[in-house]
Amino acid sequence: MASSAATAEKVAEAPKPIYLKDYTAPDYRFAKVVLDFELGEEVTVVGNTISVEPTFAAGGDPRPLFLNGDPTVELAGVEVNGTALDASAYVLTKKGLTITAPPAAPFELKITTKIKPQENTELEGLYKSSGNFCTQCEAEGFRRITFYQDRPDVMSEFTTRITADKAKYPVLLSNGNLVDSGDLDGGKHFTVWEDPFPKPAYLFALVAGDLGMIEDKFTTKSGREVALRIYVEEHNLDKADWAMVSLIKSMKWDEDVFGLEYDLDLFNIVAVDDFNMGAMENKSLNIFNSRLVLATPQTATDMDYSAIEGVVAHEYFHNWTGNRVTCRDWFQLSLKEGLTVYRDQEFSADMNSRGVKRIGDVARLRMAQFPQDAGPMAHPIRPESYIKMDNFYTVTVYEKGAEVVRMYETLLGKDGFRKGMDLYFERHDGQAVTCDDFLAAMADANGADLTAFKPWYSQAGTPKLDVTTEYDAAAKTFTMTCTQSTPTTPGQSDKKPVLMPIAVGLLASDGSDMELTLEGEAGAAGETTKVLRFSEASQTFVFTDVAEKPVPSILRNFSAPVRLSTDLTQEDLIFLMANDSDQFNRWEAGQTLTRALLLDLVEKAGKGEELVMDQAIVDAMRNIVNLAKEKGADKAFIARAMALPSEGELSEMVVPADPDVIHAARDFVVKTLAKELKEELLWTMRDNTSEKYERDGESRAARTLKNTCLALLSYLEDPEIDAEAFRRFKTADNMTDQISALSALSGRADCVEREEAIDAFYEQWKHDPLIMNKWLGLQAGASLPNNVENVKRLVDHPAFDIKNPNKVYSLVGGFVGGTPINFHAADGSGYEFLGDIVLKIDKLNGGVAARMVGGFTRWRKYDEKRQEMMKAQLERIVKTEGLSENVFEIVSKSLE
Ligand code: B3K
Ligand code: ZN
Repeated sequence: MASSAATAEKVAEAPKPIYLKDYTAPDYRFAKVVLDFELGEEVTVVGNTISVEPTFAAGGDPRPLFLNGDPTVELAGVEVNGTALDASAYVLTKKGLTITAPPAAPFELKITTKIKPQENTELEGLYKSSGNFCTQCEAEGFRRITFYQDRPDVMSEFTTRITADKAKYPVLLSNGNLVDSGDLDGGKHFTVWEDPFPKPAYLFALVAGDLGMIEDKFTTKSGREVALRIYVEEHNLDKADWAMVSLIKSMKWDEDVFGLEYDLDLFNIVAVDDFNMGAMENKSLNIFNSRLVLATPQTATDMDYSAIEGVVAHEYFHNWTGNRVTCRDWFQLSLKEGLTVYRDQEFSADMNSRGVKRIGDVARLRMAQFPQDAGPMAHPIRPESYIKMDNFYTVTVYEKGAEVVRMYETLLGKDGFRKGMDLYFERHDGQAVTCDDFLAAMADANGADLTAFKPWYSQAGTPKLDVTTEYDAAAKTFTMTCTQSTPTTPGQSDKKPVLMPIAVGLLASDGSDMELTLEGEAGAAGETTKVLRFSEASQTFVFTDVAEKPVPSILRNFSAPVRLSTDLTQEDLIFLMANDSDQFNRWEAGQTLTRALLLDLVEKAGKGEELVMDQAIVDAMRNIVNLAKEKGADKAFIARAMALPSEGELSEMVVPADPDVIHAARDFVVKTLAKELKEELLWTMRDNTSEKYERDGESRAARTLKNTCLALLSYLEDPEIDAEAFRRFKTADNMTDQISALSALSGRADCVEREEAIDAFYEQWKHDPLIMNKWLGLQAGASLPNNVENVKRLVDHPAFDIKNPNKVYSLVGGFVGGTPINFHAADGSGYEFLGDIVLKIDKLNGGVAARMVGGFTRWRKYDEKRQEMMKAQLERIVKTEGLSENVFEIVSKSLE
């Protein structure tokens, strides 16, 4: 008996993957759900009454009803049609509750559970943050509240009653409309909420707390007046205005661009300090990480403001792409996430500078998603299996997913894309659907054949696109030969060619765009960008009537998420940098140029050869900086163009990667540029320094440019520059400038002002947890020698809290992601630090630990010694008893 129990335990412990191919529709529908929460300090009791309807025809054998659950949930009662169920009629395991033979006709199931939100450190399900109750149910948190068919294709109408102490929790919120409320004996009160829109459990939310609120309203285009409320802690009430402005702009934009209106009379946002990710789109009750709500110019940077604008929009847009039309199963996550990221990117592009937004998005894709696609966690945007779904909220599903959606728009045109979206909603409103349904709507609405597009959903890995060109002066033709291939990824060796749009322009010698005619295609007159539909392994495209040898601008606006190589010369690139009408490709030309230089220097540094700067690149950079002098200059673009490819990006291209060598080469280039362009940089910095803080687009761009110059100048290690940075730090009237100045000093080991500035910042802001995240992150990412010791000290600092995800992401994430030379220190101290802290975090929060352990996944990329040390950490972690499924999945896949 004892031994078989032990075996059962072992089997339960080995996490099992779930496969897309095993999907089956549920046997039972949940028409209505009535939840009843009695919130308590010791225990919270949850009543859950479900109207259950079999989906299969009557007769035949009864089918079991499986309800997901969690070991932290205590089952206190099961009733069927008002009668308590005998213990022999159900089976309870760690994973859930099976009712073995439920009635064959519709019935009422009542489950009562007891939970302890105050002990919930995973921050999934119902938990407490700063003394308030809140929830996070996506992907599988609802099962930590009650037993339920916790899967997105089970959609029900929810009614939620909340009872709690009135003094402690004056605000009681859930999804939908408030239909009842009142006082009760014993200092308690209650509210009842009804959500008329059927939804999966992952969109359920509850908040109970002592919160302040700001309110505004929005009238939809068909005249519905919507109350908009943002709840924050009382002392933060002055910091929620930008989130409200962003919400109103999003609501208007979705009406204007997609014709989509809000569908209830109330929309709530609640900000909480302890939150695993950014925010959550629960129906009419979005819950946000407070860092994505709270902002004043003194406490938040321009980047924080953009992030708030983008994420408020993202969560709001989910109301249609995610909530009204949801996912059939979690493998389809990109259906809602890729699409909603695409929508928020477009919104931010319309609100700000479109080209600069695109450049930022692509830079992020390259820095984070390309590496994932090349490593052991590579997966298609529609994964085929998972152990822990939370591990698949990835840059691949989100950002590559958004690129895939963008390709429909590029292939079908803006109007064609809108037609596809309209048909998608017409067909699927109120349903839980698949990525295939989305593709079908796009194809059918446009009468297009998109079969060749399908591999984007099933193939992992970043396709390589190679383009060679030839000009025939006699025939006046310009021929482009394109070849594609997708590298092997874990479990996928046989890759098919995939349909990709390649947007191309041809530049004449005066820098203007030529009008294009493609052989075999009737072109629209005056077209200067052509979208090639490239779908074979290799294909040739011929432009006719090309009067002179052009310089081609290939993959404009980054029209497909691929690694591009071309036969463009350095001269061509410099020409494109100066002339391309496509802003993205103007930036890209500079990146290609500096990337090549850097890679060459990395090779030289690796061999111990002398490093020599290419004067052509210094001149090209000087031209870029000098653009700032021109009237109407796009300063945000100039700042972007001045940034060199990161050490992380370079390490993807060097085998094996030696972080010290890469650092040395890049440092050399940045220092040389700073030295050569010192006068221009100083002038530009000063010219863009304003008397007073303003938040309009032009002022923000000038601020970015000024701080980019300061960052470059700080590489000079010049006492005068340090003194200027310190002066700027002390006199800054806004967080963007203050943190930029601090950042310029924080990497400078031997500068006298460094410590003073760090301490002064702490004294000034120690009362504000969000600003403390910045303070931790900045120090964690500094390229100071032996910085791991500083980071270890900071773990014990009162500003750090291992239970708070933001703090962990800032300090641990900042160390791993920000400072390759320290994380990859040759003595292994960085690896040891990460291994130790991952195990500590994992005891509290597996999801957060899994994100941090990701620092080890690319271990095979490095030299042998580093490989061994990283692998040793992975092996130590995977052997640890009681490891979370989250960390187990990442670590075991990394070792495969
Ligand atoms: N849908 C949520 C993410 C949930 C993450 C679950 N681990 C936020 C978003 O993408 O909008
Ligand atoms: Zn989302």
